[in-house]
Amino acid sequence: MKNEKTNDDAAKVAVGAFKKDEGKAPIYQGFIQYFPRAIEAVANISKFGYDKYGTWGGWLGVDDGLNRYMDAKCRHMIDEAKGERTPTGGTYLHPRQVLRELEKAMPKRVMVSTDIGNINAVANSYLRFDEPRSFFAPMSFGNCGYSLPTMIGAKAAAMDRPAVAYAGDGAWGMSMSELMTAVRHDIPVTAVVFHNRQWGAEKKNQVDFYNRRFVAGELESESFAGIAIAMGAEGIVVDKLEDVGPAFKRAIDMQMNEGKTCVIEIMCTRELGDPFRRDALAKPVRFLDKYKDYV
Ligand SMILES: Cc1ncc(C[n+]2csc(CCOP(=O)(O)OP(=O)(O)O)c2C)c(N)n1
Ligand SMILES: [Mg+2]
Repeated sequence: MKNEKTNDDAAKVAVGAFKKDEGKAPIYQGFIQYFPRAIEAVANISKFGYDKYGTWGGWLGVDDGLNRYMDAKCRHMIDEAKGERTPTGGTYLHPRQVLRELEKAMPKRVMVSTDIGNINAVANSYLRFDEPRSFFAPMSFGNCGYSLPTMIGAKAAAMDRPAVAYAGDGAWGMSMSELMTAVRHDIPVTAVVFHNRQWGAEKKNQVDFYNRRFVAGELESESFAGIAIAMGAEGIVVDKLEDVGPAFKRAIDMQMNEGKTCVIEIMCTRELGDPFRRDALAKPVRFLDKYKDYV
């Protein structure tokens, strides 16, 4: 394919240019590590077409460029999901495909907050905004449970704008009691919970730094949509890719036109994406003498 060749060539030139600077400063090492993968991902998006990358073949190509999911290390989590059915009889969905469907269904003037976790770290790449004061994230404060309370506050300050909180199932467990605050005080928000049955970010650390010795990473939980309903909110379980967009749009409609808080519980595979920080548990490099004992 003509395009493909052009993209490959562009990638080689760009990577070559960055390689010339290798070793000049530690920051360049990071560029050298990440830049070729970013270029490769862009080349794959062009190859499959932006719209088509939501489909399996395109997504897999982009994903491979970005994340190396196809490393033997993470591959088994995708395979494992193939034969599995959710408690509601559907299938577990690939997180990146879900994020893409949400991105496509995002309403105008939306405000979104992302929590801390593996899927949420990836989610930051699937959000685009047209105006300032739209994106809320804990950044290096790094606190799980950030997203829902933040969005309740943002909504209280801007009732005319749709407010959306993204959270993993673990982080959601730390914060979901605030649903009652939203219901009690009539501050409607929409929450998207990525139910992947694990503390994924912790498992990613165990993949990257502990040779896949998995300890205390699994999570068995009841239905988060059911818990939301018990708290006086609405709840929808999504276990089919084609239902992601319509369910999300319905929840936004409930928020904006009926004053209702709704939780969209999305059943996701256990596959892992890029961590928020790839060096999270790496031995630190100390440049100043006074810190040299702290390694
Ligand atoms: C209050 C708090 N406790 C613990 C952590 C450590 N931590 C960071 S990410 C994470 C796992 C989050 O799991 P989940 O919300 O299910 O998202 P996933 O990684 O599965 O997408 C944990 C426990 C933290 N950042 N904040
Ligand atoms: Mg999780």
